[in-house]
Amino acid sequence: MAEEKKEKAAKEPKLADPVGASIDVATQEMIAHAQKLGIETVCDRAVSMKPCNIGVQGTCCKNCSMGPCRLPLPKSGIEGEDERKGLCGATANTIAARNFIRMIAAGAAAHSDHGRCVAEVFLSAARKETDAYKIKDTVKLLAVAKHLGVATTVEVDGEELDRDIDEIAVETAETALNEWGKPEGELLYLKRAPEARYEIWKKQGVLPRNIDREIVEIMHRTNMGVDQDYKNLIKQGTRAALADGWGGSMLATDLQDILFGTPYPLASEANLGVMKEDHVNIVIHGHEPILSEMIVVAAQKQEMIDYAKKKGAKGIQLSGICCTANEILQRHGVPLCGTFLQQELAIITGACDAMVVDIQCIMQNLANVAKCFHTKLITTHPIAKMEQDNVIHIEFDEHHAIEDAEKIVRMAIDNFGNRGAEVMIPQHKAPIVAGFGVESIKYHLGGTFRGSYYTLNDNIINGRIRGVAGVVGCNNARTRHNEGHLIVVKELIKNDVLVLTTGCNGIACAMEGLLTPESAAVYCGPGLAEVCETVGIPPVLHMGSCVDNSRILLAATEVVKAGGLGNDICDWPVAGSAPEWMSEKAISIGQYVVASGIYTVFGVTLPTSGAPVFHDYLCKEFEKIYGGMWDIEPDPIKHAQKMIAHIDKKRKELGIDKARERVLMDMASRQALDA
Ligand code: BF8
Repeated sequence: MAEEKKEKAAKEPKLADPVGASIDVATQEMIAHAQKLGIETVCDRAVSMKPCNIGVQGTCCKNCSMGPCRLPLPKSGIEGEDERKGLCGATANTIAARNFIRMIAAGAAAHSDHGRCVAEVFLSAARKETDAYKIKDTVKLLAVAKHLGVATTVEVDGEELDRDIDEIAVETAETALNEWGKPEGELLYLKRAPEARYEIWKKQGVLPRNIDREIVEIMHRTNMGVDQDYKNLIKQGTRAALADGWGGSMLATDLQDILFGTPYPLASEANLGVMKEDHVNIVIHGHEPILSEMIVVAAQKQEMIDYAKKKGAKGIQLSGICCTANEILQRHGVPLCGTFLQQELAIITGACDAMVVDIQCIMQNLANVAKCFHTKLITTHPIAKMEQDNVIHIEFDEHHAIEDAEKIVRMAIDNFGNRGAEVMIPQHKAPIVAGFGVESIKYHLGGTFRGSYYTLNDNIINGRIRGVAGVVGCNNARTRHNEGHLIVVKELIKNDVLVLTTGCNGIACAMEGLLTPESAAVYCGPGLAEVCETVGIPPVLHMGSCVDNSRILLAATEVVKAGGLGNDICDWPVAGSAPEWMSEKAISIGQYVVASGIYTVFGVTLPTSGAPVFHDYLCKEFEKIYGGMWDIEPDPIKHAQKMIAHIDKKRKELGIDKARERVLMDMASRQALDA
């Protein structure tokens, strides 16, 4: 009997507790539903597979075949000299720094390669080699051209005239593409940072030369027997990360805006409940908007809608997962289906007729889940295929963009009739307002003609807004889905900190209803609530996808330029956060944000804890060099409080802490003062 029990226990897979796995009710319902159907999800695997403790600490070196050399930190810590070393003698600091900057290289490569694809399509559009893509935002084109040193006027007979817009577009595209591999010089966008910031980078020797080179150099330096000084290693990590934030990512954002339109606030909805049982559901997932833009066009065509109706559906419902979702939301209002951790669940609804994926954050388990349903899982990018045989690969080509998109939409429509009996779409969704960018914030605060960040600065100076926080990043199955995101953000806005969000944090906030102007009255401190009500903005501004963290860098720069809050990004009350990070891209983002002068707190873990000296270098010494530093805090309330403490420190340094004290007066003290 005992043996039988033992055997049964050994065979039964461990399952996640749905409520313990996610804070979101729709997600809880779907995890439970999946378990009822016997379908395993990432949440179940997270309870049956423990992470490697040495990897978590960042001290496993597998950069040559003498290893892997594993250098765990003794439980009792290290007293005296740290004598741990790998076979070659590499110290824990060297190993952790190598691993850390390899993560930066991977993250920077992902963002920047995405940017490169956009730049190539942009060049095609500028040269009019494709009908599908056209320059949509010429105002932004002219602004970007100037940043890239492309002339926007010509002199004719001593008179300065506007240059032909097509010519500007082609030269802008060529100049942008050159940033990936130019043989000399430095990245052109670095000069968009405040001058003081640029000078710090210059003094530290971290000005990126071109985007690709900095990534390649990381792979060289971390190869066996090359760079063995953690300070020198992280210097290169900084250079590659800056090439991401102020290079590849920023170019991706700019060129996407020119091609597809600069986002302005629009209304939509978020969570799995946006899927419609009586519609053909196409879920777009990944990161590059090149294809998804075309799917939006194709799905809106009357002939496609008619075709869907002919097949018995009431229409076509598009929705998005991950950053593709953020991209098509901010420009078209396409609803958000879910965050990274909800991708399997969208298929498990049984109502997903096609899931179309491109690159990044796509779980291979999607194919296993899709096998249990009628869902067509379609990969579209040559660099991102799946080995399972039920996956269909339709390689997307910008020269036949609309045809490819139509083929995919038609395939989804044809699949509508193949659904099984069991469809379960959780009935939870929230209204949202998204699509904020550097330009739209300016407009919101100052109007078309007086657009400026001065109003924001003014409210920071007078203390209604205590400070600004960029809260971004992933979900991580090792921590309760969305809990960290939402506690951190709610604690910040409760304390009058305006939040700028991107990536999966943006989706988490959307699902919770924090992206509406009305949420200000419910969640915010009195100062922030008053500003949101006056201006008509949500307390959490959705600024797009993860490459759009470049928008946060530029917004932070605009604040400096508007005046009254110091000369550099590190001077004013701003902080960064990624409460549930998991992707290497987040490490690259963290590094460029810190090197841009912003104190940044990560949740979950930081893969440096096994190398205390290197860890302290990032989390203490960095502030002396860059004015910003890393921090790690898994507890979300403490996490937010650390950010607020930093914001208050900056207020004090600027001498605006007294103004804040006035705003914090309660009603009784106010009345006493009036009397
Ligand atoms: O780039 S936040 S899980 S979706 S990596 Fe991925 Fe992380 Fe989500 Fe977008 Ni960003």
